[in-house]
Amino acid sequence: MDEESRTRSQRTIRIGAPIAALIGVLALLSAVAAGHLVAGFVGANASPFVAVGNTFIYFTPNWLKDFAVSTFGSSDKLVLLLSMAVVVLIVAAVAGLASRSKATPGVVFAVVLGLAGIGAVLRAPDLGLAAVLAPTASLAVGVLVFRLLHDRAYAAARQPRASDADHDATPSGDSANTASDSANAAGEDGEHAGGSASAGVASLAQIQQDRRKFIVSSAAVAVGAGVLGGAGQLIASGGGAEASRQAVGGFTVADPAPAIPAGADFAKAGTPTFVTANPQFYRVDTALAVPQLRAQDWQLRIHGMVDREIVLRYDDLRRRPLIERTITMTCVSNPVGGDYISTANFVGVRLRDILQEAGIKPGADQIFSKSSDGWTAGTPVDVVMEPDRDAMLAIGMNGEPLPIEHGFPVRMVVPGLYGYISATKWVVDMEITTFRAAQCYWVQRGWGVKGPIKTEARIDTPAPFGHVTAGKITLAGIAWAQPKGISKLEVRVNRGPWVEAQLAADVNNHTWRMWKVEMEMDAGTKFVECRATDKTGYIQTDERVDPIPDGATGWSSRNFTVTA
Ligand SMILES: Nc1nc2c(c(=O)[nH]1)N[C@H]1C(S)=C(S)[C@@H](COP(=O)(O)O)O[C@H]1N2
Ligand SMILES: [Mo]
Repeated sequence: MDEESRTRSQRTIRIGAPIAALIGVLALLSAVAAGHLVAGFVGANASPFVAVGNTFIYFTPNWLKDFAVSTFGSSDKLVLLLSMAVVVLIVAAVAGLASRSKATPGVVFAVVLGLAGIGAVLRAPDLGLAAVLAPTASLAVGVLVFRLLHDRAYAAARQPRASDADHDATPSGDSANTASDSANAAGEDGEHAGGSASAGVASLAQIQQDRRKFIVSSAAVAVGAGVLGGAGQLIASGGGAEASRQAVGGFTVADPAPAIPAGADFAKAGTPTFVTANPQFYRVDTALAVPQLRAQDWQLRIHGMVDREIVLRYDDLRRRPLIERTITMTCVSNPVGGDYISTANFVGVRLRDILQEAGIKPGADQIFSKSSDGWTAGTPVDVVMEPDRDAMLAIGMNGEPLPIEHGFPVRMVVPGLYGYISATKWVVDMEITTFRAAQCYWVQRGWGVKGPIKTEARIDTPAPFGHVTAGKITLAGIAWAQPKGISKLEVRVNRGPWVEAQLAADVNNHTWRMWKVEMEMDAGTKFVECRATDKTGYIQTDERVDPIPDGATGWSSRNFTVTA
């Protein structure tokens, strides 16, 4: 060993790089877990990781959101959480590595992360001041755990005295092998100084004991983080929302939906089933932690430009005459050919009746609804007040209380409008106002103020770039134009003449309509397109338009190969 490195290692103790990185990661995990546990009591969205994720979503520019949705579809939230996890784990490891001799960089990192969590919680629209306890717990635990593990690793990284080091070369005790293994892990290889009377040395026995202490505390931190985080998860989801949902029981529907006629779908030919089962129903929302509301706590305040304020509770709602309607919901973000469209039998109360009781003042044109997590939608008053629209406050979906991710206990459903301006889930507030006075969540982000659903169609079969044998080939799919209804669907192959498809039984103008057509085809590559005509006589435009600002247009098309 040369003179220079010897004096350096005598002056400074450095924790081994892998151990330093591990300390950063363990401190991070324990901080996140502690915050998650406290969030179990003060609100799931207060969990620092969730709060930062939600803040990220809130500030996500449209291009990034479009990219995420088109690339990852409904896994976009999972991808966001995973990317955040990867980034923050790397930063934690780097902070650990920067703290090999001094704890300061790691402590600073823990404080900065904690402050970011506090900021995110303060921004969250649905969280009270108590929610700050969650990221504060993260900050405190992050700093404490980092310091603790750092102290232990630091002690364990001291060099054995020269005499002991020699001794170490010929292990004799039964635990000697394990001890020297962990010595390699905790100490810095290749920097064993031979010096004796410096601060960086201790007796071998002392060092071995420090190493054991470090290993035990690291393991305890890892296990503890798992237990705290898991407990937080349990408490947050055991807030009683699912239990409350189970306890709701059946509904007495005064005005049930007509039975779906046989032949309303062409599922055997490759279309979706007419009614979408709840677990398959598309889901779009900004909520990283799904709001967990209990029916017994729920209330909806209707206020603003009304003659009488109304406060509705769940039992008030379900005791009213309930209607059931088969409705196809559509997302404005649905690209041509996309699958953000589903159909369900919704049970609820006609919103028009409730608003008539409240008495809408002249001049009010917007129903500004808000969810428990602060998301907002602005719905045209005139649409909701149309007698045949059957816009509703829905409490049931396909014979069950609303699933939690679809808005339990109560959501809005307005046939014929895209969800982003009408379908508020977990709805808790409704202000009657004007479009001039307030802008809802997506309108603030550049989307259209009014969101009528556009006449569109989709090819479902044959599969894109699939291979089919020559002969009679079935094309099938869906078309929709809520609230107008579909009157015709045509397809054409390789830009040939339009051929009319067979339409399935018509259920109502607020739902999709399935189509299929059998065509004789010989071998070759095929390019098929379809276009719908709605009941006003309007033929769907072929102009390709992006979802933003008010819904995609264009013909759904598909390439496939017919083999002889
Ligand atoms: N609270 C809340 N409600 C919401 C949203 C949301 O982000 N938060 N997204 C809306 C959008 S864009 C659509 S398309 C529908 C989707 O409803 P679903 O998830 O039940 O299919 O919900 C609407 N309601
Ligand atoms: Mo949407």
